[in-house]
Amino acid sequence: MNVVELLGLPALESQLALLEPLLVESVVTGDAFLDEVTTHLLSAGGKRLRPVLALAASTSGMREATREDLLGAVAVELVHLASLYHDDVMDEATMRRNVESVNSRFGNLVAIVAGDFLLARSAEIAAGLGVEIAALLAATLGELCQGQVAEVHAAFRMDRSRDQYTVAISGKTASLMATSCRIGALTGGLDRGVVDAYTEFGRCFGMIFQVRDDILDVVGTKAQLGKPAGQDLAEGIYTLPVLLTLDDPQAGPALRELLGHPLDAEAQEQARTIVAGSGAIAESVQVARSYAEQAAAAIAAGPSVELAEAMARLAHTLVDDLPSH
Ligand code: GRG
Repeated sequence: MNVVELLGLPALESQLALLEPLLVESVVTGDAFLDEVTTHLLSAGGKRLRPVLALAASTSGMREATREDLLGAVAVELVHLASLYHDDVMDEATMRRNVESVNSRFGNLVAIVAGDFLLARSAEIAAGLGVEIAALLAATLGELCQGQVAEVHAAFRMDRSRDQYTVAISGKTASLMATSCRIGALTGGLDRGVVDAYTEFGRCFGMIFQVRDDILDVVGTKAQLGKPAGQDLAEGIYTLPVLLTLDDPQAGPALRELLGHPLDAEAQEQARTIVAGSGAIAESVQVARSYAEQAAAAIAAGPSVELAEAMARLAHTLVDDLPSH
């Protein structure tokens, strides 16, 4: 999915072209090995979603970005990148952004410390943008960790509540998207009311993004996911569609029989089929749609009609191209 193309905001593409060298510059030290590790995933690409949110919020995608706008965008991408380095160690992942993961290529120890290094660089840049942004990014880092710990703690628990799920994804995914929008609104010098409205947009956008990811883990194709579907199920991460199916009087009991411990490939496919065949996918799509409506309402409070329309369209597209079963 090319977010920049979908948004169609005139200045975003050239802003992102300016962002790339700044991102590299922000992590390079001159130590050949460390530089290889810290630029490994940067060079592999990624959607640059968080910088896009920050730059869209600061400039509405309509004017040139200032150095402050760009540095805000660098700071949020570095936090995201660091979280990927650490997440892949935790998941023992072998691939990320279509290349070998950092932990697989350089080992866990290097991946963890290089992730810390990326966080340090992000903190340094944020400090240069002022106390409010530095404190905001530090608080968000705490939320990411809280969300991730909550998810690990809930692994294999069929009594995980929907509220617990919502709190965990709000921390691990939505918080950084909310902060990306907020930092953009702050570097863009927008009014306080708009800063809050754009933050709320980012939070709702992040919720759509994660619920969508969780739906696709059940019904996505291998091409869409870059891995076979049902991975979260096998690893004990029981997401919204799974929790809704467990509560379903028809499909719930059969799923309950299978879950609660790691699954082999056959059981993974059986569990996935039960969730995919229940009403939980349509219900989860509805949840994502209601976040898209909230997102559109929040962004409409800002000064730019063009930005509001483009962002609302993107939020709805993320929901509308989901299979609803
Ligand atoms: C060290 C910052 C830090 C955090 C420690 C590991 C951890 C706590 C949190 C993990 C948070 C995490 C990986 C959440 C998932 C977020 C997510 C939706 C990732 C995928 O984002 P995309 O699709 O990725 O935007 P690209 O590669 O396109 O940038």
